[in-house]
Amino acid sequence: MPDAKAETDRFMTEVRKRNPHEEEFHQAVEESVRWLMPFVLDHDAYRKARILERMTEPDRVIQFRVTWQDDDGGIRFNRAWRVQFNNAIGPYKGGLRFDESVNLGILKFLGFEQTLKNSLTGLPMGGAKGGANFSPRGKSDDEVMRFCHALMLELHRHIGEDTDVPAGDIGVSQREISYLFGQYKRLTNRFVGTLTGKGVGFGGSAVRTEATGFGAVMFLRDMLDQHDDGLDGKKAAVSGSGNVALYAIDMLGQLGAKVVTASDSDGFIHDPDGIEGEKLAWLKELKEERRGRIREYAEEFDVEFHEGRAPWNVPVDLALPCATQNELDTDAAQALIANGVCAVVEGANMPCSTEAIHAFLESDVLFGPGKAANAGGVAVSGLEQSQNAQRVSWDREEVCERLNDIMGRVHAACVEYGSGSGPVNYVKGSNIAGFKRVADALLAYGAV
Ligand code: NDP
Ligand code: 2IT
Repeated sequence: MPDAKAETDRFMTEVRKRNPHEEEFHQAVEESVRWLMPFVLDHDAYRKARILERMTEPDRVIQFRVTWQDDDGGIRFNRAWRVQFNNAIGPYKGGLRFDESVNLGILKFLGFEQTLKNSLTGLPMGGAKGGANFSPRGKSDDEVMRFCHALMLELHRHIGEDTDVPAGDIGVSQREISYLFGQYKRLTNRFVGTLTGKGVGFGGSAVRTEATGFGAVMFLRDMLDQHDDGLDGKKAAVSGSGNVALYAIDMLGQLGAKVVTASDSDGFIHDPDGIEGEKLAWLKELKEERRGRIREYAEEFDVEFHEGRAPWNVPVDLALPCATQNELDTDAAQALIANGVCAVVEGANMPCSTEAIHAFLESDVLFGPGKAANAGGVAVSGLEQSQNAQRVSWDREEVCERLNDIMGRVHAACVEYGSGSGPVNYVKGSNIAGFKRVADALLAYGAV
């Protein structure tokens, strides 16, 4: 059998050549291929059909200009994309990101991750991602509305309830989804589930807002349980204070852990007494309603604010990076390990650098990769699609139960493919389990 390491290097040389200057895409692919290659080399059918090569090449990329008018009547334009990565096991599905940093390489990394993540949920969803180099931060409501309407003027041609179903991601919350859905409905004259994350009063699912953060903590609970440990009494560091972070903090508290940090791109706050109860309610209001800054929490509750820094030097048992890619590097990983961290779970997509992940694995720190741990968001999006298709809406209890079951199955799939000597290798397990379902569909289809 060929050497897996040499084959991975050869494979990555080709990926880099085909996709120059797309560093995040290279990183995401390499971190998967490194675990997938031995499995592929072991299965001749996958090799012969060049499944891995096909799964790292998007089906289709759509790029377009979005022209809109600011409040002063000035003309502005941004660049937007939809990367329809792979629809082998279901319609394309994945979020839209609005942030200045968005570029094609970042959306390809996210689309690739999404394909494996969606497969892991067991639901019929392909992988996609989209967005624009536009940030809602500092824009008025009217400007955000005009931007969303202008973007949908083009995007609506490429999406549909059985084709491609976008949702939120960084910078795209229920406000943006509502503007996008309103325009989609107007343009097509159809009320269907082409977007998820809608308001519960107009086709949205209960618990979609909470789903990613809640799901990540359910996954963490199952990881600890698998290794005869539990959440009760543990101290946690969370980064970010957006959709994923807020509900991860919420569920950690519900399950008996104490969260002592939260952050945004300005820095982090350290609250040794825990972000819970009234303080958490205040933080949600700050971030979800007033769109304020994290430093205001420090002023309100008289705790420390560390400007321009991430929270990874605070001694904790658990770390949940929930902000953005590559926010936790080797130095941060070493600091966490030195302070005795026992589990790290990625609420965000690829928040840990490759080196940081390897440091955790080498130190036997339980590590939950994003494509498994943060699958709860897209899973409830899948449930929203099902409810829309049947014209029903399930209550909170029903959706929560289904989310819990799905996260349990994602965890079990990781254990199935990631067990060996020592702690479960969730990176290996999630990649192989996610890959297999898509790969088997592609094999069945022949040369598509
Ligand atoms: P939000 O826009 O709601 O929140 C993002 C948070 O991260 C904010 O606190 C933001 O701070 C912070 N942040 C963003 N960029 C940076 C940066 N460069 N440095 C430091 N902090 C930063 O996004 P979400 O919570 O929805 O998404 C967070 C992560 O989770 C992303 O990686 C996303 O892809 C992933 N994810 C999201 C899912 C969802 O359902 N929403 C599902 C699965 C994964 P600031 O306000 O200062 O920008
Ligand atoms: O990264 C992700 O999984 C998301 N942003 C959610 C995608 C979705 O379709 O709900």
